[in-house]
Amino acid sequence: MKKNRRDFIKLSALGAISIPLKSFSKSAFEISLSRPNKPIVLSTWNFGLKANEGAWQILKNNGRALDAVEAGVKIPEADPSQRSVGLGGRPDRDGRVTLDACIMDEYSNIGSVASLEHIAHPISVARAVMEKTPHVMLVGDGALQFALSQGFVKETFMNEQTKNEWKEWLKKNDYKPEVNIENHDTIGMIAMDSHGNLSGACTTSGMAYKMHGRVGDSPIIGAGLYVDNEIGAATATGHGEEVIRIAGSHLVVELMRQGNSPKDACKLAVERIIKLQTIRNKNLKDIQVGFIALNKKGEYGAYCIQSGFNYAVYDHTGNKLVDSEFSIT
Ligand code: SD4
Repeated sequence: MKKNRRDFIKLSALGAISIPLKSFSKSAFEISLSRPNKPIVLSTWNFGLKANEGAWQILKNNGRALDAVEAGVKIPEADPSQRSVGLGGRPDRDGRVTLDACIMDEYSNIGSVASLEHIAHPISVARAVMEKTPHVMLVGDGALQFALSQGFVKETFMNEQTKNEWKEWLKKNDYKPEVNIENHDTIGMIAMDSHGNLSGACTTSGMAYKMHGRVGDSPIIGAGLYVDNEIGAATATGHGEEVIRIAGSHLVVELMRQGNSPKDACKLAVERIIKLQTIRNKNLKDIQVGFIALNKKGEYGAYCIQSGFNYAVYDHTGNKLVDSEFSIT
């Protein structure tokens, strides 16, 4: 059957025709750009590259974004060489590794755990909270008790290196959160699957040598992570206290709802933190916060306070690391 130009454009717009880039006429190319870039997955920091690989295995087979983000962040959670997430996480000042995580799907189902000890995959416990309890958040002993009841097993945390570093820290006992720790930190991951649905996950051991019981932004829906399947998704890394102060990820999504691009929404949220830091007479150099965001068109962006934050993006063009724009050097 011979197709005329109008049929061609109509079918291209519906995604029924795939044609090599070179053969696009101008109008067909413009139509193709207006289609969502999906599937796509973004995650914070350079360890996001490996995490994205895990997520992509699910996304490329038309799997659900929720499954992709859980599988993706489990990769750094299971890696003992990652010192800010899961098994390799640094302890609090009492020598206890306490983990925070949350997850959110396209139906606004949410699940979260905070101050969870001994379990290697807090993100999966958060998902179990979401799917198997009438609640949205479990903390401390209650979270552990629930995890064990669901068949999660206790793991050994705190290897020799971690113990020695902690003992060294105890000598000075000086709590000073570091900015851009080893170029990785919390992993926050947001994804859109081939059906156009969004989900996100966020998991961390939190600030090293924090007070026992301290909870950051990462397990708090609206702070460390937010997903609105009509608008977009956002997640945060850095100093959780500052992210919570502005309900950061929710703010980024709301700014996208108002028409801002993902990058501009992240920038406006960062600028709000900067303003509050100034009002409160605090030194901006002492903190770092980075946001990444994705909208329903598959457009994405990031912004952070100071240089050094990067994020990984995997879409049909491949997996790459992108340096975030920032406010101060
Ligand atoms: C927290 N946002 O616990 C997390 C961890 C992090 O720099 O990203 N630290 O505040």
